[in-house]
Amino acid sequence: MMDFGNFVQLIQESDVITIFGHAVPDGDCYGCQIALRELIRDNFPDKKVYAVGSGIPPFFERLATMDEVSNDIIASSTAILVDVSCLRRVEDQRVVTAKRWGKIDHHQPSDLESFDGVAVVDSARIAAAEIIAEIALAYRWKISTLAAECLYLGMCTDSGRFSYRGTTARTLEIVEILKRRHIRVRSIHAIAYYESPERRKMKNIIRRKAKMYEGVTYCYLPVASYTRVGLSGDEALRLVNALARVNKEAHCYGLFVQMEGDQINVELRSNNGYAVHGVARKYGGGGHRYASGCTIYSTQNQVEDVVRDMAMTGKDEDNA
Ligand SMILES: [Mn+2]
Repeated sequence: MMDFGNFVQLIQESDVITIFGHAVPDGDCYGCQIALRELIRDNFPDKKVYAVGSGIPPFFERLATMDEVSNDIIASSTAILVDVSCLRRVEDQRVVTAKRWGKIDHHQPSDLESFDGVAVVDSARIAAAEIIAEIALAYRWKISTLAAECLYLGMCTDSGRFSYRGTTARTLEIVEILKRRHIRVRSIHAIAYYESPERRKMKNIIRRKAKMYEGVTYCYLPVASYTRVGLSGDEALRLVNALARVNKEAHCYGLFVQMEGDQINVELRSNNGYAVHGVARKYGGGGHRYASGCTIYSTQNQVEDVVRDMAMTGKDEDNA
């Protein structure tokens, strides 16, 4: 079991706490921000605590909204990063003005990204929400239904509904404990996995445009291909898993989305043990061993350069 003592001490020593997540928040990021806010509210009632960032608006009515926070509050606060490895990757860059920092994360540690603060990092965990649940359980915090539902959201979405590598017996034990807090999962799934007509159309386009190269499935989306459907580049990028079963011989897959100018945002995945993380790192990105992202610039690197590196990625031995 990890030692959470320094982290809990950081909370105890802080009167004002702001909670930040990464850009383009996903279920784990948003779930962690709201869950940690509720846990601190319920267990440290004298603290002022805020969740900062755009969150996931379709969940605001079912779970909770984010907070509007002034520059002064952030500057007077301890900032806690959840589901994000360093200040540079935080969505709201006012995070740099905080008095001090803490973080709870499960991304691959990377030497490019130093962090000056109290860090709780375990890249063996399927979700950052799982680490927050461990802290709450270790310290016997009160876990409200809302906090439990937000932790569940993070664990469910980051684990591909408890199917990806990294989902452990402990993951499922924690879900069982959360279930005893009267969480209702069906309405959470309905929001998390809602397929709008736009998303469905985009997934079909991604599959149709998919190409193969030496065991790599990949697809490049120019700006017009998603604006025509009515999605943003970030929304299109989240549909990377549409490529998962395009070709059953493929060992990894990547979605390349042209953003403004020469910028191309990239999401890389492997469902059978090829560590795409190294490829993302090479281009200045990062993430998880089998799910990573990076940004390339067509003036410097081409889609084909990344695809070639993916094709050369070896299979992990323990993933027969
Ligand atoms: Mn995560």
